[in-house]
This record gives sequence, C-alpha cells and structure tokens, in this order.
Amino acid sequence: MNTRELINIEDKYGAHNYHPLDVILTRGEGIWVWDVEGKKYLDFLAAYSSVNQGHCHPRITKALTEQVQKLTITSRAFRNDQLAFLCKEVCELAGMEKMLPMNSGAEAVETAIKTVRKWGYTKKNVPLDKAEIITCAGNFHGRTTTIVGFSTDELYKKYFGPYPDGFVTVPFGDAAALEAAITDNTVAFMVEPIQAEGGVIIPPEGYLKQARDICTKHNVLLVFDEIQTGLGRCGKKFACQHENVQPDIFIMGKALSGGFYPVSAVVSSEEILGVFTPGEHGSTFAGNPLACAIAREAIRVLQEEKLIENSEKLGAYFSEKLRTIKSRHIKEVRARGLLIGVELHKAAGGARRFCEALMKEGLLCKETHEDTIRFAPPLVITRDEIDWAFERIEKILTTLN
Ligand code: IF1
Repeated sequence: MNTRELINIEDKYGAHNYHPLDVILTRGEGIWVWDVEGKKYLDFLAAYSSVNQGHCHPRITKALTEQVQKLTITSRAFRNDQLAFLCKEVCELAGMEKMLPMNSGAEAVETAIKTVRKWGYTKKNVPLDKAEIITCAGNFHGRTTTIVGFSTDELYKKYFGPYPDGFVTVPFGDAAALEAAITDNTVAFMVEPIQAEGGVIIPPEGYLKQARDICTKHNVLLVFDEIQTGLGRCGKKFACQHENVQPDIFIMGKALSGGFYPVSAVVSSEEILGVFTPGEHGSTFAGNPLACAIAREAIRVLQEEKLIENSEKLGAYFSEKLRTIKSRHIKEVRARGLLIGVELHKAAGGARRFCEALMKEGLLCKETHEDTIRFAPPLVITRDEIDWAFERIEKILTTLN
C-alpha cells in the first residue's frame, strides 16, 4: 500500500490525537529510516530521544531475540533472573542505591510522585493528604490525568480536569521563586534539567545547583525528570551533570531501552525508595525479563560505544555550525549536546513548514511550540553525517521565504 492509502485508513480508523508529517516509515537502521516508497531519511528526532543508540541496534536486537526465546514475562508475583542485574546496573549508572522499574515515562513520573508523597508523610511528618510538590511552568512530564493537571499548557490540560490538589507552579529557572514557594508541607521539587518540549530551554547557569542547595536546606526532595535529557542526549550521562548536581531521585525512560520497548525507572536512595512496602505499587509488565535484558544491553551500548562522548563532541560541533547560518528567520540556537533547538522569529510563520521542507530534503525533524525546530539525532551519528544534514538545513533556512 502506498503512503496516501495508508494515511487515509489511519485517519479513518485512528483517533486524531496527533498531526504527524505525511511520511510512512517501514524500516530503520542506525540514524536512517526508510518510507514505504523506498525513500531514505536521516532521523533527526530519534523518537524524542528514545533511539539514542540508533534504530534497530544489532546488539540490542540480539539481546532481545535471545531473551524473547527464553522468557518474556513472569509478573512480579515471581522473580526473574534479569531484574536483579538491571536494578544493580541502573543504580551504578546513576550513582544511586535503589531502582523501581516501570514501563512508560509517565508511569515513572507517577511513581516518583507516590514516592515523594509517602516519604513526606512517613519521614518528614507532613500531615496526611497535605503534601505539596513544586513543579515548573512550561514543564512536560507526561499525559496521565494527574500529570496534565500540573501542566501549564492548555493543549495538554484543558478538558481533562478536574485536577488533583497538591501541586504548586513556579517559573522555570528562578531559584528565588522556588525557595519562596516552599512550605512546611513541601515534599519535593520536580523539574526537567532542560525543558525539551518547552522548546529546549536551558536554565540560567547555577540554577540546578541553587535548587539543590535550597532543597537540601528545607528538607525537600529534588527530583530530576531525565526521561528525555538523560542517557547521553545532552552530552553527559545526565543533563544535571553540566552543573555537577546529584538529585535525590532520577526519573529515566525513553533511551533506557534504546527504543525497543517501553522501559522506565525511578532511581534513588535506600531511605527514599525504601518507603514502599509490598502491594503498594506495581505494574503487570514492569521489570519483566524481556524489558530488563533489552535495557541492560541498551546501557552497555551507550557506554561501550562512547555515545555520551560523541554527543558532547558532535553537539558542540553542530551547534557551532548552526550559529554560522545567515538566515533572517533564526532568532536563537540553543544546544546542550545533541539536543538542539533552533528558534525562529515569529515572522518566519512557524517551524512546521521548515520541517516539511526538510522532509523533502531527506531529513526528519519536528517543531516544538510553534517556532522552534528541534534537532535530536541518534547519538551514533558521525561528523560526515552531521555535515550532510547541515548542508540541507542551511539550504532550507536560507532559501525558504
Ligand atoms: C508524546 C513531547 C517530547 C518527557 C519527559 C516524561 C515524559 C516525556 C521530560 C513522558 C515524554 C514525549 C511524549 C511524546 C512526545 C514526547 C515529547 F513533545 F510530548 F513533549 F519528547 F518532547 N518526561 N515526552 O519528554 O514519557 O509517558 O511518553 O513515555 O507523543 O506524547 P512517556
């Protein structure tokens, strides 16, 4: 079936909760994907940083194939021989003591919310059902009914209320506002070290460190949602390492599985994640041996193939090149590693038409918040491939009216 026919069927039978570019992909390998017409594209979105290791990575494919023939799921009613290793390896990766596996990113965020609330009631003596969690304007943490309740974006939130209590919003990047918002009932401050969906917004230098100090001073847990910014995307293992800050809780997802399977995790200390007792939390699929085998290999690939270092090096190279483009459309280039936002002036008429033009040139990327083009290729990309992409990006940004 061709592109048009498939789009028609999907539009007829599928809910319209997305507005994708009109390309139907059928195969992927490394940084490349192919559509049903046989046309090849460079994937400059990497499934929102899920395929940092590149599409269909042969080592992860092998780990998956071997595990899938042995045992896929046991449920947590029984133990399996992969989970122990994943817990240990994720803790070592994050410099933490305990890990709780989930599936999607939003589930891990929900898990973190439950964790900090129970910690607040049992360790900080916050009166029952009075716990407050501080979040930031412009956040994106997922799409459950609780999470959209503390979104500040109408698109994600409106029509999905009523919203739960216990969340307070402060401006992103403003440490004084954070400190002012803390009360005796504050249990946690949850924040993305860089707001990716918010438009690749990098906070002022020192913000994460100040947030760390404020949280420590007031006995408030610092939670970093590194679902998108972690695992090499921003040129470090975790984006917070740009400021040498360690949170009390990491939330991870996306590239934790190399994009093969939904695998997420909450990672923290014995004192904090130790609050859970049997039966209080769980998920049928979480921690299944297939997921664990995949994630274990995805982590090894990230480290052994030096993808974090590559992200740092090529991210700096690429963003420097982007800053040399002489285009009246470009307002600002914001970059950390291979998470790059090119914000266009309002007069450019929105980023989407640039993404559509880039698609015709063989480059797939996605606008975020109307005016920003986000570039986030798989971290296995090479310098030559960056140059190939740059030529096309420069062409579109300088020739499109
Ligand atoms: C979609 C956005 C990106 C995330 C952070 C939690 C989650 C996400 C920092 C939830 C998910 C995804 C969701 C995906 C598109 C994508 C996205 F545009 F929607 F905001 F990447 F920028 N924390 N982000 O970025 O993880 O439950 O999805 O596994 O289509 O909704 P999830």
